[in-house]
Amino acid sequence: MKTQVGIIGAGPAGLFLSHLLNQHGIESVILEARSRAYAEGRVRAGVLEAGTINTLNNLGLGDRMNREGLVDNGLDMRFRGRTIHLDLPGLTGRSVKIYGQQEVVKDLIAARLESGDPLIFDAEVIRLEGLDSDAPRIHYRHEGIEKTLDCLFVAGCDGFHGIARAAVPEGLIQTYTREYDFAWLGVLAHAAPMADMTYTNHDRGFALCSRRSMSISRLYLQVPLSDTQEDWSDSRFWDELHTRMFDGNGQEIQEGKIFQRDIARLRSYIAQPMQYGNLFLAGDAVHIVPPAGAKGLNMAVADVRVLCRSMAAFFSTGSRAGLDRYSAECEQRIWKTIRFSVHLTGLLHRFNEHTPFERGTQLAELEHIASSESAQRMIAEQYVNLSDVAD
Ligand code: RFL
Ligand code: PHB
Repeated sequence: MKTQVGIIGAGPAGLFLSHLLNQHGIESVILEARSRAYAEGRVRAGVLEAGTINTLNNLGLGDRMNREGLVDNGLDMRFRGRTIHLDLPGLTGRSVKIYGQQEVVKDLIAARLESGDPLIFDAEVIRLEGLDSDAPRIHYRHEGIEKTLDCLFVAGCDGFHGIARAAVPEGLIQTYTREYDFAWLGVLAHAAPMADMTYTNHDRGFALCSRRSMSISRLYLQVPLSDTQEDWSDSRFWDELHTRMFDGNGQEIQEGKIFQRDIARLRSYIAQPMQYGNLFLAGDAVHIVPPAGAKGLNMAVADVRVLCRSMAAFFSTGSRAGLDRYSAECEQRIWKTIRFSVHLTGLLHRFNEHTPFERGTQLAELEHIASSESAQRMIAEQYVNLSDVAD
């Protein structure tokens, strides 16, 4: 098989890239290691920035998001039993949208399959060859048979544990990492959500109340890395959430049947440069942020918008200039997004290594934000827009 762009991974990065390339008449093949059901069932992000919303709309694929997505105008932060309300449109003129990543993925997959363009599930890429030549080859396994895909460019959109980043020869890529020694236990529950997205910093740890619809809540608790799902019965989860949210009489947060759970560890990570020869890396394959800023999906979309623009310029003019600038064009935006996510994580979580002194300064920062509109605006403007790029 032969194509112009071989895309590894049908997560948000790979799927958005395929549709963007298609708009420019550029052919691609997507190879996805997992099944369609698995790719569509993975519960992850929920907050879409304007850049992501506009991209989906410009592709003509935003109908369901516009019907079912929820506009989010408020971001609340609680501490010491008080609530800081960030009025996002009032502070920034913008808001964000809540629409589950798996819904975005379902919409992108359905449109791709309908167009008849190749998206092959259960096709695990096992080896990459000739990345520094003008004829790279992707080796993958499908239905028990080893096959190859020849292409001009390879897009490594295969997430943090993918194969593409590892295919870059040692020493040519620099990585920067910060690991956290806690995780997020996330659940979906059939329960009416709180009116606003609410983050809390409690002595017992961080918690977050988000939503997926007017009857489905998406809820998170900071938990030790050693915890498993079995450690958290439904009643223990709800009790802890009420406590951390300062919901003293248990009336504010609606309980309901928990129907999905996951535990995700937190890390910050960036690999640079995002290119090696004709391999281009995008999304979680090259950067991870802790989820407190709700940025991972939005960053992935911003990356592939830049990548598509560079590839489109190559196919129309033959110039590699845009392709060679791809990484440099993305890096500052990514570092700014990492900084914001790390800052919010530091502001809102309990750290084992914190002394009472550091806990004091953390709470003092929350006091400052509560009393300063400029401090609120600084957070709000990064929350609503760090991932917009020129198309
Ligand atoms: P993905 O989604 O991991 O997709 C990569 C795909 O590549 C496939 N793959 C392979 N395919 C073929 N051959 C191989 N050898 C392969 N190896 C891997 C995988 O099967 C997979 O399908 O990466 P992508 O596309 O870069 O997308 C990134 C986002 O998924 C991620 O950044 C976000 O989910 C992060 N995130 C959030 N982002 C937001 O913008 N807003 C949020 O509100 C938000 N909340 C979150 C989050 C991530 C979370 N977790 C689970 C870490 C909340 C949580 C709890
Ligand atoms: C979510 O709705 O899943 C969500 C919201 C805000 C975050 C992370 C995840 O910071």
